[in-house]
Amino acid sequence: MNMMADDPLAPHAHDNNSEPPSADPTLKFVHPNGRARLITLHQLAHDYPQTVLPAYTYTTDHGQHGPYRLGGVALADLIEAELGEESYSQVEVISADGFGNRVWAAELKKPAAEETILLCISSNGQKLTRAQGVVRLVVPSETDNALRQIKWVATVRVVK
Ligand SMILES: Nc1nc2c(c(=O)[nH]1)N[C@H]1C(S)=C(S)[C@@H](COP(=O)(O)O)O[C@H]1N2
Ligand SMILES: [Mo]
Repeated sequence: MNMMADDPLAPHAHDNNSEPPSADPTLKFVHPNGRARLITLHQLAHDYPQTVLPAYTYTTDHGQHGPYRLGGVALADLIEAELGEESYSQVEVISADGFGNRVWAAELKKPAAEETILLCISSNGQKLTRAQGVVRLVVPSETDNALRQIKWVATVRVVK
């Protein structure tokens, strides 16, 4: 049986919601022990190490996008800041509109710099607008119509 077929967080049909589901970009971070904490956009920009992807490009049915200079917090750095050395297997990154993505721990372990999985908050030196998705997950290795770019990330749930 193909487990992925039933996984609502596996890449699915190419559809695109353009309306932010809510105005508030605050993230809920859920630790494997079940405890949750809220992380504001200001905290994300100031309390965690910042990462830059200098020339990110991607392709969709609508054409080529970029290069963009993206800034934000590497998902691996956020998790390390919250969990320390505690191990985990996967991370569920879920939007307030129900779109989501599962990121495997192996994908977060020492990728090439240009493949760093980012919680993006700025592009070309400008803060992302809420309509652009702040906070927006970017998975540079993904080449399937931006289906692993999650706009309006609301929940980051780390799974043991
Ligand atoms: N939360 C959320 N993120 C999403 C989507 C969505 O519908 N909801 N659509 C995806 C798809 S299919 C695409 S092509 C891009 C489009 O991003 P854009 O609207 O900034 O161009 O967002 C991706 N991320
Ligand atoms: Mo897409």
